[in-house]
Parts: sequence; structure tokens; C-alpha cells
Amino acid sequence: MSAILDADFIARANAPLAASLERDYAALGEQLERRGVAIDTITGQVSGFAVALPSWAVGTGGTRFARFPGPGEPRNVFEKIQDCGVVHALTASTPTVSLHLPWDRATDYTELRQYATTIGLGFDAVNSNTFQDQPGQQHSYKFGSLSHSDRAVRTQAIEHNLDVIRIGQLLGSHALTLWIADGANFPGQQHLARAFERYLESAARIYAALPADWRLLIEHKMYEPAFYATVIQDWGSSLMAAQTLGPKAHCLVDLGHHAPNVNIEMIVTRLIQAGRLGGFHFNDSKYGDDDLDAGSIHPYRLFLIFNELVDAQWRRVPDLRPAHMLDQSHNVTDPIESLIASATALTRAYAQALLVDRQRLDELQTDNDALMASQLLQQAHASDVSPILARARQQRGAAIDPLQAYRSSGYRARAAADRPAQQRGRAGII
Ligand code: RM4
Ligand code: MN
Ligand code: MN
Repeated sequence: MSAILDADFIARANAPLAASLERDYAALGEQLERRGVAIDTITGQVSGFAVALPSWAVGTGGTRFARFPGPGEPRNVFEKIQDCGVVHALTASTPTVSLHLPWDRATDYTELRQYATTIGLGFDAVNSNTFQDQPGQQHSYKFGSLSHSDRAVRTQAIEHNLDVIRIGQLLGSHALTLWIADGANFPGQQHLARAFERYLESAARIYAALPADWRLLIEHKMYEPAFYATVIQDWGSSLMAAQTLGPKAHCLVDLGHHAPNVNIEMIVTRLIQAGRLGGFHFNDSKYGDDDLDAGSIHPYRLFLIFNELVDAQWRRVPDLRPAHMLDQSHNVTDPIESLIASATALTRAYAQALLVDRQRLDELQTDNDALMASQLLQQAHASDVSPILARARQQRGAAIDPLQAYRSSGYRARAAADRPAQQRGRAGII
């Protein structure tokens, strides 16, 4: 396993950076103290932050036009886990992987789980796939899956989900993420109400098969691949479904699945209020479901989402434990680098949200001081919390500068040598 980064390598990479981190951390600590914030408390909270890596994001993504594979792409789920292990070794904030089935099918899931354990990883939610036809599959999903007009197709899609739950149990997972592509391209193509009813009936059968300590995460998406109407197209449909199914059903918010300019933090807070915020697929976007690196386009929006989460924590909202997962497609970057940058962006937004003086904000809101309330949030977002993030990583044996450490590790070159390129130039899938 020459390719995994060892602790010695990270210690060597950190050595020349430790002294300046010390000074930067002390300077920031002094500055925060003047604002009434104890830096070590924030660092401690940041150390507890974790986000799951999507197995499908360690390969190079693409568009429907083309995919340009990078060197050393993982060829199977074991190699994907290995790449995820590198991200976690460098950041200490990605201890779990979210698998997608059947993309990540293995012959022995107990072996896969053991392998993941040896490199310090566990498993988050498992994802089912009823948006593509698989070789040898009896019925096609061309016109839908769980909401299909034909019962036989619905049954096949339900069975697949039950299979994914069984695999998830072997892996130690505790949630199934349900995203369906079902919908219509044309008005009239589908009876909108009946399709939703059929979805609810199918989802109820999946729900009934959930183990006691599992959650069903219902993911909505406004459009694509269906371009006129999607069965679970918005958080309203998602919440209706969750409330109809029962207490183990929750809503998953993928940041790229909304209409442009939708206020996502508002959706987050409504779902918290309904007790149904199940988790996130973090990514960023400019136009549609672009699956760009988290925080790369709208960092303030990401901060505002974390601001709602931290606020809910501060208000002690009971039983709030949303799954944090990334869902990205890396078309022009080294996926490992993008995942490092994205995990860092999330941690940064979280740390900044922790800096907000909630008591003060409450007073400003009560006094209707719009300007100062807005300034309070902007000041937190403008704070450079990098030394806190670096210290949190350093304390857990990860890299002070994870991107730099990754580049100097030679991991990609070794992976390229160990994993000769397969087929080139296939179309992208996500
Ligand atoms: C969808 C959605 C799902 C993901 C697929 C691949 O747009 O985001 O979460 O599983 O893409
Ligand atoms: Mn998603
Ligand atoms: Mn998506």
C-alpha cells in the first residue's frame, strides 16, 4: 500500500510550517479575545467537524459532452476508498465515505469495511441508483422508477433500494439517500398527482424495510434529467414525503438542486423547524446543478447556511444531527485536491459561523438595527480563520497545509503508475 500517506510524511511536511502557525494562531487569538471569543474553544469545535466524501467524486467527472480522465483514477471501490483515505489523512475532517450502488459494487462488503477501517474510514449514507439501466436489468427506468406507471418497474426499483439497505448494513451505514430522476419532459406526459402518489407508495415500502436506527434521506432536485417536471422537485415535496412516511424520513438539501437565487439558508431553517433536516450534499454552482467545489462560487451563502446550523445548535434544537456530505463533480481539477479544498471551505464556514455573537445578534434584531445586524454577520464571514483550521488539523496529526503537502507527496504520480489508464474519453455520468 505504498500510495497511502504515512504519519511521518505529514510530520515532515508540517515541520517547516509550525513556527509561523504558532505566531499566526497567537495573533488571531489575541484579536478574537478582544471580541470576547476564546480561540481554543472554536478550535475544539472545529476539530469535531466532519463531512463525508462521495465515492463518485474521486474519479474525474465530466459533462454530457465529454470527460477528460486524469492520471491514476481509481478503478474500483477499494481504490476510491484509498483516495478518500488520503483526503482524510491530510485534513482529519473526512472520516467517512458515502457509497453509490451499483457503481461501488464489491464481491465482499465485509472485506471492504475492514479495508476502510484499516485506513481510518467508515461509511456514511448509502445511495441507490434507479436513474440508469444496468446490464441485464429486466425493466427500464427510461420513464421513471419508484413513480413509474408500471408496477413491475416500481417493484424492481424498490427491490434495488432494499438491496442497498442490506449492503449498507454490512458496511455499518445508518442512512439511505433516495434521489430519483423520475419526472417528465413535457406537460401532459405524466399525471403530476398520480406520479407523486405512486412515489409515496413505493417509498413507504422502502421505509418499512429500514433498520430501527436508520434514516431515509429524501433528496429533491428541481430539474435534470427531467426538464419539465420532477416528482420530488422541491423541499415542499420532500417535506410532504418525509411527513407522510414517518419519523425516520428526513429531507436532504443538495445545494445545487434549487432554482437560481433561491434562499437556501431559509429552506434549511424551515426544515430544522419542521424537525426534518436530514443532511446536505455540499457543492457550489453558478447556473444549475454544476457540482463545483463547495465555497468556490458563493462562499457567503455557504457561511449563511452554517450560520443557521450554529444558530439552531445555540438554541439547542433537539435531535438535530444533519449528515454532512459532499456531492461534487471534478472535471478539470485533481479530485483529491478539490475534495481537500471543499472540506476546508466547509470547516471555514463553520468556524466563521461560530464567531457570531448570537446574544448581540438577538439584541440587534429586537431593536431592528438592520445595518449592525448585517455587519455582525459580515464581520464573522470576513474573519480569516485559517490559523484555527490549521491548528485543528495539526492537533489531529493532519497537515498544516494539506494542498501543499498533497502536491509534495507524489501520491498522484504513484497512483498513475499503479493504476494504468483504462478506457479514455467516455462521457461523464454526473
Ligand atoms: C444527482 C444527485 C444525487 C447524485 C446523482 C449522481 O444530481 O445530486 O445526489 O447521487 O446526481
Ligand atoms: Mn446530490
Ligand atoms: Mn446533483
